Amino acid sequence: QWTAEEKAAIASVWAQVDVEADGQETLARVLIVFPWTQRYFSTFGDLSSAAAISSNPKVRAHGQKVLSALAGAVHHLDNIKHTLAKLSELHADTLHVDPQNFQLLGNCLVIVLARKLGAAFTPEVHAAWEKFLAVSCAALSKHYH
Ligand code: ZNH
Repeated sequence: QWTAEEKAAIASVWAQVDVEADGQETLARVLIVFPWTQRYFSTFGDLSSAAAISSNPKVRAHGQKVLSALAGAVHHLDNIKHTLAKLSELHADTLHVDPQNFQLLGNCLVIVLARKLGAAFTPEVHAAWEKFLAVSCAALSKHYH
């Protein structure tokens, strides 16, 4: 279901992603912009201000973990559902994360990428990336009943 252009766009953006720095910024934005998401991270220590969130080492480590997991989807575009199946189970059955949060994270990632890539984040690249995130969010939401 991917065109050659979409595949190329997703790969070229991913080649410029720094999973640690961009993961940190993405997760920090989720926690700052949508503060109710903080409730899932009660073990992460101080999340009391934007500055605290942005310098929190657990936020950084977890952002990296999340983007590294997305890398699996990037590298298996034709099999995203299967690639993210175990994580879907974990978020549904164990972590009880409301699947709407996956979209919030996707939106923040798009903002991080757009800011980082500037003019290179063309509408076509943006479209391919939105599609990739929609498919990934759907895969992560698969195991919720
Ligand atoms: Zn999540 C965890 C991925 C989103 C919440 N995650 C996790 C992990 C991973 C992930 C890989 C690890 C696992 C293990 O350890 O085994 N996520 C992910 C992805 C995404 C996500 C890929 C998208 C895209 N999450 C999310 C959100 C939220 C979450 C949005 C909320 C808001 N997670 C979570 C939690 C956890 C996780 C809470 C656990 C943490 C700890 O404990 O450390």
